[in-house]
Parts: sequence; C-alpha cells; structure tokens
Amino acid sequence: MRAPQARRRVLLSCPDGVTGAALLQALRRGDRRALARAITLVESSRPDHRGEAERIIEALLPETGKAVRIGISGPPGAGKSTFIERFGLAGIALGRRIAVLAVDPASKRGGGAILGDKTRMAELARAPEAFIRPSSAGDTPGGVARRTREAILLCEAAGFDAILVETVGVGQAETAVAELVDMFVLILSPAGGDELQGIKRGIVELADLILVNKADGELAAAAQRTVADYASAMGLIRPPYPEWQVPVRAVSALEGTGIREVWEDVNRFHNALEHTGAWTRRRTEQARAALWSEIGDSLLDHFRAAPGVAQHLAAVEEEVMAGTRTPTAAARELLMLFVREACEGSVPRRRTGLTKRGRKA
Ligand SMILES: Nc1nc2c(ncn2[C@@H]2O[C@H](COP(=O)(O)OP(=O)(O)OP(=O)(O)O)[C@@H](O)[C@H]2O)c(=O)[nH]1
Ligand SMILES: [Mg+2]
Repeated sequence: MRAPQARRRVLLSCPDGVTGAALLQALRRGDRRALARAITLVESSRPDHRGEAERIIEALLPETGKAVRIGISGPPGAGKSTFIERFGLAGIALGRRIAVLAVDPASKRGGGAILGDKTRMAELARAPEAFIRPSSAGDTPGGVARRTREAILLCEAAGFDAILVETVGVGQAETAVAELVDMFVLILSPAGGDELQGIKRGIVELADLILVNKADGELAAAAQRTVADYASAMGLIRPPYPEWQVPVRAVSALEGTGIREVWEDVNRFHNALEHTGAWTRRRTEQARAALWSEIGDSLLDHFRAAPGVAQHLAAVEEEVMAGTRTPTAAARELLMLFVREACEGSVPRRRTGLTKRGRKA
C-alpha cells in the first residue's frame, strides 16, 4: 500500500514551475503518465497542489470541451464496468480515444472494488487509445464533483474525445455526475423495479438513455420484460429534452450485443441537441452551476476554519439541537462572527504583508 503513495510524493515534489511546464507539454502530447500525474494533482487537497492544479487547468482550458462526456450509472453489479470495457473497445474501433473516470464517492468501496473494476476492463486498459482512472474515495459530493470536472478537462486536453464517467447509482454522487456530463446513461439489471435495484426515481428522470444489461442466456427474456416496463414508465416521465425521446434498450456487455447501437445513440443525441442549441445550453448551465457550487464550498470551508466560528460552533450547534435556540438566530450569529472576523482580519494582514498564521505572504 505504501509504495504508490511514496512514488506519488516524489513525482509531485519537483519545483512548481518546472513540473508545470513539462507536465503541460507532455499532457498536450497525450502522454498518459502526465495525464495521470495531473489528475493526482487535481485530487490533492494540499494548498500548493491546488494552486498548481488551477494554473494547469486554466492554461489548458482553450484545448478542452471537444469531447463527448458520458456519465454511466446504475446499481452495484449491473455491469457498468463490463459495459464500459465493451463500449470503450467498440469506440476505439470507430476511431475514438476513450478516457474512463471511475468515480467512487462511497469510502466503503475500498481499493478492492477499484481493483475489480480494473480487471473487468483489462483489455481496454491495455489499449493505447484508452486511459482508465479510478478516482479515490472523496469526502464530499462537492469534492467528487470538482475533481471529476477537472479530470474531465484534463482528459480532453490530452486528446481523449469520449470521456466515460462511472458511478454507482445509489447515492447523491450521480446527481452531481449527471451535472458534469453531456449524456447520462443508466444501466440496469434485468431484475425488479427501482426499489429492488436500489435506485431512486430521481435518477431515472436524469437518464438520457436506459440500458438493460445482461440480455443473454437465461436472463434474455427477463431483460426484454424490463425494457418494456421502463419504456412504458418513461412515457409517464417528462423527457429531459423535447427533441429527444429517451431510448430504452437491451444489451449484453458480456456477449457484446447492442453495444455499437449505443454509439449510434450517442451520435444521434449529440446531433439532436446540437441542432437546437440544447447541447451548448446544457454546458453553459453546468458552468454556471459549477461556479456557484465552488463559491458555496469554499465559503463553507472558510466559515468552518474561521477561529471565532470554530470556537463557538459546537456549543451553538448543541443549543440548536436541544431546541433552546432557533437555527435562524444561531446561523445569523455565527455568520456575523464570520463576517466581522473576515473584515478585521483583512486590514492588518494587508498592512503587514503577513498571512493569518503570521507567515510571510
Ligand atoms: N450474464 C451477464 N453478466 C454480466 C454482464 N455484464 C456484467 N455481468 C456480470 O455482472 C457482474 C458485475 O459486473 P460489473 O461490470 O463489475 O458491474 P458494475 O456495475 O461495474 O459493478 P460495481 O462497479 O461493483 O457497481 C460480473 O460478474 C459480470 O461478469 C452481461 O452482459 N451478462
Ligand atoms: Mg464497476
């Protein structure tokens, strides 16, 4: 377990300027190791890495945005990874370069699951036209969203033109992932309804394409029934786009049936939305939403870290929980503390050139 971490530290400990320029150059050439290093930087919570990551992303921004970003979600074991392997290889056969980001927000799925994913994508992992990156467990949905958003941009700058983002379809993270991608694909097993599969109705509503996997052998008939169930259920759900009817189709990732048709769906979807401007609108809205979630996240970070707030937070929280104070009044008091401290803090720091901790700025 130690070795990769130690290596990672060495790789990232070069002087900033040098790492940055060399990394950028290699990444632009499509060097997969450079891409992996840049993603590691993006995932790091160290402030100096964050600064470096932001500089890299800004520098690469003009080269991003050209890929199709596809979210792939569904209940555990539905066959997402097996599908991605087949789908990715079919994409390569069509001349695409495929990047796979396996987002794993739940820390309960440890290294074992990620390792399992990689072996399930062994052939794709070996292809020179593919890049597979299992993302480490994030601590907050916001963190998952930021890291994935930035990793997508890095993959695009490295010349990958289809980015597949895999998540497990049971929690908050897929709503976040759906907001990062152009097309959201839901993969289901032949068995049971939403409840049985442990997915939320809200996730079905986000889907731009529904695939019922494992339509092979003994499960073939059940898969067709599930397709029919979902096709009629989709008739009751307001479609995400008037110009797009959400297809529901059976596939077998194991046997490779129906996989090429999914690339046709991707192209049809892209063309239909591009034609009406919805493609660009979705991305523009996503950029705005990302800005606000970044503002929200960093405000919260600063709020929690403010000494005056930190000092009172636990006590105030307890009063609210005990019902002796209203959340509104308590929040206002803490916010006032925060604002006052932020205003006071900025004056002497600017005058002395020192940071809050007393270091030279
Ligand atoms: N019969 C059949 N089995 C499949 C198919 N696709 C996947 N499986 C099997 O289903 C199991 C789960 O496959 P995965 O690809 O790991 O599923 P996943 O959705 O990525 O799982 P998690 O990442 O753990 O949520 C494996 O045993 C696969 O061999 C298929 O098309 N047909
Ligand atoms: Mg998987």
